[in-house]
Amino acid sequence: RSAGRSVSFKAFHRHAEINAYLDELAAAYPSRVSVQVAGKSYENRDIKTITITNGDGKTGKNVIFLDAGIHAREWIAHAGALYVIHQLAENFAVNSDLLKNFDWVILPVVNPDGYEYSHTTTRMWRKTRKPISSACYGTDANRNFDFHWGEVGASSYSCSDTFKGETAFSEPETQLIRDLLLSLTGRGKFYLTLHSYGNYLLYPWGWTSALPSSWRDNDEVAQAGADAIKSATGTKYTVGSSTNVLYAAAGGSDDYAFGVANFPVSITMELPAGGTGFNPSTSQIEGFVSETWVGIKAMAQKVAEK
Ligand code: ING
Ligand code: ZN
Repeated sequence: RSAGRSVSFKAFHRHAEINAYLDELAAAYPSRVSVQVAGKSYENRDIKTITITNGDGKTGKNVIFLDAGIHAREWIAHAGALYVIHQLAENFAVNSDLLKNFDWVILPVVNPDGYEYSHTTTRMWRKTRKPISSACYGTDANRNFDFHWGEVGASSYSCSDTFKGETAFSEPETQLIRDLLLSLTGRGKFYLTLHSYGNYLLYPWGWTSALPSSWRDNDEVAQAGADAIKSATGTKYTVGSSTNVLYAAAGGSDDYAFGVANFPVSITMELPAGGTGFNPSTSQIEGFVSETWVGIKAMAQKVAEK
């Protein structure tokens, strides 16, 4: 734990602690760090983004957009985003190269209602928390984006863990990412979304086994991340398109960022398993997130060369 901060990498933190940490950073580093309330969750929690710059005052820079916690139970993903925030904001001198050509916009808890529910009630909760039918709650936010919505790998049954939603963008949480991504079209060069688990670096498409024409750019970036992690810790990541190396699923945020918001590189990173897969022990957190950071740095550097 950095002195006087609300979070460490020795525990999983609740949504309120994470939001408090963002505000602490904005107060500590006002020339480089700012916090925005991007919107509200269904249960009215503040969904915050943190924007980290090098403080040179240049506006309109290209942007790296990173989010985590689309799925509630994937707690190591939220921790991974916090570690990136920690490094860029508090270890600025070491990481300043990563902020020279890019501003970073980071949304560490996309789905706070589900995240809190996974802490208080059902550890393996995945979806949002808006009621659909009398029996079933929640939509799979990573099946709810309006790009080939519902065509494959998504359920129409509201009780399913992969329920696609009653309509595309039925959830305030996915609407919020949509609006952020669209506001960054042109400046947004790299969309990275953190999930768990399984050690994958996935790029479009999730809706078809066909590859986009610029798949090679995405493959090079993902491969740079995998290579850096392999050299640092020996951990192996599998690289490829979602459909080809994992499974087909339409309505994901990465396909939307790439296919609609025109981010030229769009990657889903599946962090390592721990415990029962989604449940690393607290002693595993720091190792996992620092290893993840090695991969993210390498990917950001590769994007900067493009
Ligand atoms: N995995 C992702 C999921 O939403 C994925 C994998 C991402 C598939 C993008 C297709 C497209 O199912 C986890 N762990 O959530
Ligand atoms: Zn996930």
